[in-house]
Amino acid sequence: MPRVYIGIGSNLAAPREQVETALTELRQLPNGDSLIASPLYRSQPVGPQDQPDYVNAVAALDTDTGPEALLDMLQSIEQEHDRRRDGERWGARTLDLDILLYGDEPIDTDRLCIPHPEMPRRGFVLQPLHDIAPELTIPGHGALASLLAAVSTADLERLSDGES
Ligand code: A4P
Ligand code: MG
Repeated sequence: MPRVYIGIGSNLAAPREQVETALTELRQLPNGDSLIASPLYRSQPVGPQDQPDYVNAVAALDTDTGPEALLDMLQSIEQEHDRRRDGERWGARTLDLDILLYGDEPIDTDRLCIPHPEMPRRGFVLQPLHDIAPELTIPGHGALASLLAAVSTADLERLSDGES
């Protein structure tokens, strides 16, 4: 079964609770009992600066759900968190669930670009991902540990331990 890595972010309406609730909901997906969660991190916004700090985490699970069906499930979780899609690019949101990696399969369709194109530049993704999968290679980008060493993580504040 492919392993999928999901990036979780929130900076509105009690972000830490949004992320913790999202982890509970991800555990209810098919094979959700295989879920491993990274620690939670507070991070400074990338993009427009006039928005609150984020809480970020990464979850991994083994899945036999196809990538587009999984995206549908993640988007319905976002909707349950009252996610609005009318804001500016990289603007504030109650909950963002991005498919970072889906097995070692690169995917490029109208609805999905995997690996998520911004992940190699984002400390708030690479650090929690490294916490749960230090040996990972990102298809097309190389070793996760090297990518992490090349970005700044100075803005990250660890909030909690991860859990399996
Ligand atoms: N889509 C394509 N590829 C994917 C993928 N791998 N995973 C499509 C999920 N969705 C993918 O997504 C728009 C469309 O992208 C979807 O309909 C899907 O078909 P969206 O969630 O509505 O839009 P978005 O999240 O606002 O866009 P984008 O560009 O993905 O935003 P990012 O890159 O996620 O940036 N700063 C900090 N510190 N922490 C953060 O978490 N997040 C953002 C959002 C900006 N700054 C941040 C953070
Ligand atoms: Mg998104």
